[in-house]
Amino acid sequence: MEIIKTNVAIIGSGPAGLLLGQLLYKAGIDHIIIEQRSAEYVASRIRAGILEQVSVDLLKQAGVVQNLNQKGLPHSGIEILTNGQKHRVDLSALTNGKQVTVYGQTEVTKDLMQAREQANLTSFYESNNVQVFDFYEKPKVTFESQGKTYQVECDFIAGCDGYHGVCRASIPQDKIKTFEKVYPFGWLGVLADVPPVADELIYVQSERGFALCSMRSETRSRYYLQVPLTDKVENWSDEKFWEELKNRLDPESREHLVTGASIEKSIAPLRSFVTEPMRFGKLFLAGDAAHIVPPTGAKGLNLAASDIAYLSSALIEYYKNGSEQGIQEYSEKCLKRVWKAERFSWWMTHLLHRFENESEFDHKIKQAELSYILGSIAGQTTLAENYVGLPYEIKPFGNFKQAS
Ligand code: RFL
Ligand code: PHB
Repeated sequence: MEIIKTNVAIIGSGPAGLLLGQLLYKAGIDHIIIEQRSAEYVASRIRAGILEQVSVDLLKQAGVVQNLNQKGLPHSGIEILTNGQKHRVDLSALTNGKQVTVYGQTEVTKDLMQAREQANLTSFYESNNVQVFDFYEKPKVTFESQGKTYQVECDFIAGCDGYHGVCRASIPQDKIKTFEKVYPFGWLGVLADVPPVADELIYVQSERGFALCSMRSETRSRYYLQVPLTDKVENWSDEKFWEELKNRLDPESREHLVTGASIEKSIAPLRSFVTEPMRFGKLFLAGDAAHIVPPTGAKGLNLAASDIAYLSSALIEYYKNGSEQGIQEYSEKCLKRVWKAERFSWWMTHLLHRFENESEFDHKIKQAELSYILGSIAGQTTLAENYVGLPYEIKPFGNFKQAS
């Protein structure tokens, strides 16, 4: 067995793990990343598309914004289509000039992987049988890679291994509490090299169910349809997808919609999930390993980024001046922001999707709520300030002051 000694062992090479690695590297803190999939698999996973300003700022702090600056599309508004009519929510006007950036998670991942390669940092891809031990005292990680067995001895373990990872599963039952809500539908997503139907995202509430018109660039579109959980992706031909999307759109958008062959098609279930706490001795959970939101509020990747802002800050503070304050406060600070994003994502999902067993009364109330939100500056402001991301302050070398 080969022994590796390092300060921080990061499990998982998704956006959370990669971003943490890059921020630790910038601060001169030794770490390694252990990932179960291949680098190619990780780099090609199609997921999120919207970055909050604070996530962009963090990528800036990590020194990986060259491509983002060139290819990211700043958006200052979104459209909500209900009752066959589009309503624009002017995010910037309602939030003192804030905006979001359309830039695919795939690109964020590739940029971070490239920066890692250039800096010659250690990542073990295709690692099997990853296990974490002794995290209340002297943390250890064991794994197998390319026919060798490794034992990592470290100060801290960062569990950035997503919803199905090993870190959360390794925590003793009496130390952890989880909160969960599963939704009775999924999102069927299609990626296609066709120009987007509109300049801004369109969130569609229709009698046939929710739809979302998003994009990755001026020539690549990302569309989603609410579908029953029992649907199989094989039963959704491209033709059927485009036809159903058209059925949920308004006449103008229907006319502008450019269709084409899909380059990716998948169904994702929707879930709200939170783990409390997010630190277990010297093991931290971050990103999807700790919490899941339904994608309606575009918050998952951004929450992973804000966890990493707090975690990197806490670790840097610890290694630079020996303070454990950030470590002690990590869980509480993250969870405060997490629950607000959970609430927003749940609310957006509830408001915009069609629930099968919803009574006529509940449906009418929902229509009235949406009508109120879109017809009121106060209502729109509530939506806009959550959508662009709730604020938190980043000071040099961490130390965050959370805005209440
Ligand atoms: P990830 O990306 O799941 O990465 C975890 C990594 O850990 C690895 N792993 C292991 N490694 C070692 N040992 C083990 N035992 C391991 N088990 C797992 C995995 O292979 C993987 O590489 O988690 P991370 O880094 O926390 O990032 C979270 C985001 O990926 C996620 O929240 C977002 O994609 C959610 N999301 C969205 N978020 C947004 O902020 N804006 C959006 O617009 C948005 N749209 C979406 C989304 C998620 C979607 N799906 C697929 C659920 C749209 C969709 C359809
Ligand atoms: C996406 O482009 O994948 C996307 C955008 C906004 C969301 C969810 C997903 O709310």
